[in-house]
Amino acid sequence: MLPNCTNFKFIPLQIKTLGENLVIIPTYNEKENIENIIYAVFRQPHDFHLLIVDDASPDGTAEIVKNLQQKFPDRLFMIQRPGKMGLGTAYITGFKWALQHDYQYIYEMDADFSHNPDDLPRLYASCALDGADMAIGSRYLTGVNVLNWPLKRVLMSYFASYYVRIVTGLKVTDTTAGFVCYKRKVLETIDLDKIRFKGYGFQIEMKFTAEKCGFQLKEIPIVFINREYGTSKMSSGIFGEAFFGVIQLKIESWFRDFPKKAIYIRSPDAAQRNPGGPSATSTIAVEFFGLPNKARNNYRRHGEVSRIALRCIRATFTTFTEPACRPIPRCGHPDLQSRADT
Ligand SMILES: Nc1nc2c(ncn2[C@@H]2O[C@H](COP(=O)(O)OP(=O)(O)OP(=O)(O)O)[C@@H](O)[C@H]2O)c(=O)[nH]1
Ligand SMILES: [Mg+2]
Repeated sequence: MLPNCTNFKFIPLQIKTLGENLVIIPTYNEKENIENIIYAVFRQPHDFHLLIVDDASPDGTAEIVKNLQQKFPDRLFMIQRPGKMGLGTAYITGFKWALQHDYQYIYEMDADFSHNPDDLPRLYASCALDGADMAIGSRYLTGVNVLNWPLKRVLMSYFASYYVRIVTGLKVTDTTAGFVCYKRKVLETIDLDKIRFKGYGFQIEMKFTAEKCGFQLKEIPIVFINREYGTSKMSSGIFGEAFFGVIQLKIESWFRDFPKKAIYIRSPDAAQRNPGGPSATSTIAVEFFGLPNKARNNYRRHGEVSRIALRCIRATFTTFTEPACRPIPRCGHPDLQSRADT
């Protein structure tokens, strides 16, 4: 059966815009670090906002954040979860919040100063100016830039990264890095509900999935410093998950259809009406190109691309820009035609 316009649905593009850059910090018992890291992020030249995802830290981390929220009501946000649920799910919760609030650049960072907040502008520059879809603060790009870790831990981390590269084929030297900037389109394209790993495995899975979706991953060298205050949440369980998880990840990828990086298209008249902004037409195009490979090939085989272009998008395929729009869930909507013309 040939697909038609009812494969698409137009939804409002944004809920509420708060800012451009959002740094997500998951916390569990970080009372010694949290206040300093918040100030260190707000000292940066860009207007970084902060989302703390706290898992009911028994040491009262959330209370410290709540106090500071009175001082920074427009920049400091917090999600409190009822118990320790792991770093991976904390980030997924944060990513969804960031997308809902229309942030363009979304960062992962630890609370313990292992990641230097002064490097945030470099991650931003890599995505905003240097073409990266995902910028990774890398410990191993230029040798081994890790300070104050016991040798055993350095070796374990370095060879774990090497092992992951061999198994997955990822072209990244620091595969478990957790200091990252994503362009929003990466998080929109990846099916966040399908990310399963929680510890280091989560970091690997995000990079692996982003690369499979066709995004450009770029590493920038950073110096990683062992935490001075607070205690590590690293455990052998987290290590085991990553070790066996990557084999599973690789095998599953042979049978999985990854959503592809959206190609953004706007009709010239839509661009004229709303320069730089999102448009119904571009959203529909993005939705089409966000379809799994199999579905898109099916459409192509039937010459359906141009029919969809004519009937739904009413655009030429010649103007390629990158508007702020997002792929949307696929489902039927009969009056799309008229909406596409608005
Ligand atoms: N919300 C939430 N945050 C977590 C959880 N586990 C760890 N974190 C936070 O995630 C970040 C990284 O955790 P760390 O304990 O520093 O882990 P690590 O960097 O691998 O280990 P060390 O630096 O050696 O201590 C920190 O900000 C932690 O507070 C969790 O289950 N839930
Ligand atoms: Mg740490």
